[in-house]
Amino acid sequence: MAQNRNAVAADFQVWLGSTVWPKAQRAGVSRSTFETALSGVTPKWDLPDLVIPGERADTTQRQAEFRPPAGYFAAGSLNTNANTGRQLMQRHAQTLARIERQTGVPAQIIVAIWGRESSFGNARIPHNAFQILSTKGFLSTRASYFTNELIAALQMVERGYASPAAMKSSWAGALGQPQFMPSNYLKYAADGNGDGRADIWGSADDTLASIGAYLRDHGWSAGRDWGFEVNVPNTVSCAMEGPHQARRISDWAAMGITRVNGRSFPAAEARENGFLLMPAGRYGPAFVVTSNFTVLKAYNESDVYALFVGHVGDRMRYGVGGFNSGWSALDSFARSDVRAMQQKLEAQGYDVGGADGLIGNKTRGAIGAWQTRNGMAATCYPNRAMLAAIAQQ
Ligand SMILES: [Ca+2]
Repeated sequence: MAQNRNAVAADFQVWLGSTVWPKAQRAGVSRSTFETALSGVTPKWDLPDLVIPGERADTTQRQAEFRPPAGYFAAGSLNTNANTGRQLMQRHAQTLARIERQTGVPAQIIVAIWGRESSFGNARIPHNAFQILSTKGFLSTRASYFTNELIAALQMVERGYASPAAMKSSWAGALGQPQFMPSNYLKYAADGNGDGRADIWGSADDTLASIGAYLRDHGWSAGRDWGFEVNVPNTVSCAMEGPHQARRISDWAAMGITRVNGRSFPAAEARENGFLLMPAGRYGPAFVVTSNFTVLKAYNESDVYALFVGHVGDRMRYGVGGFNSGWSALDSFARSDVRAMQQKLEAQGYDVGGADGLIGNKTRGAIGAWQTRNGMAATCYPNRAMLAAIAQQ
């Protein structure tokens, strides 16, 4: 293996010179910037999901699990995030008020994302972005994506935004406290403290302004909430969830859906569209969410991520307690087993939103419809017995 890796490392150096340098040059990067950032950089072999020529592929991805939402919402983590975030909202109140005026994004949403991405700047972000991005550009399953991000990182240095040594990233190549990929830094990084630079590693103000700019430019609607925890009566099927079944929030209310805190939906929200979200089907809390929930998913394409941010934000801002309904402990599944179930459901004509091994809203809706057709009460979340039954059909 050592011999093979020496050969791959030599090919890596050739690739930097023959593929990356011409692309960088066309993107306006000087030779001296290229060499400063990449001289001495070697592949980082221990990254996940590498495809190393001459070696067996890493099977981690294929064995990946789909875990139920409960683990994402551990009470301790929610409390810690809400308490720390509340203090930081006070410490940065002036900056956050200015950002809210400029972007329309409320302080608690920005601070909740900061907490999720980097524990409010306390997470260790130890890697050299150039080593991560070049390794993944040469050896990962998404090579062209990471090569383009490597070019964007070089442009950041070329334009004087950061020195190569300062450009610390996660193992996935995401930079600094807001965890921006380099192309997102070029589009959205903002100066929150007025020193003329967007320092997303060292400056909390710049981090907060950058998160606000990102959400504004992805369509955040000023004045709208992200969503509301609700009670869904049994007369409304859990199979009605998902953005493709959005309707006016007043229509949901007319169907008997109520907020868990007993208050009515704000009049301005009632006139607008919302959609039903039940990440654990009937086994966890339910929500009516707005277009701003979809904007949060632009930061991280995951319902539970967006829900974490919205919920923790509410706790910081309004002091609300935990979810009204608890998250039941549910079975975890190998993604390959979920995919097999999805393919069976597709063969029966159900729309699962693509057989991707994830239990997203269309898959949950398809499960609810399958349960109803097979004479069961719809729960919209699978268990092992159901997977076995569907496999038999
Ligand atoms: Ca700054």
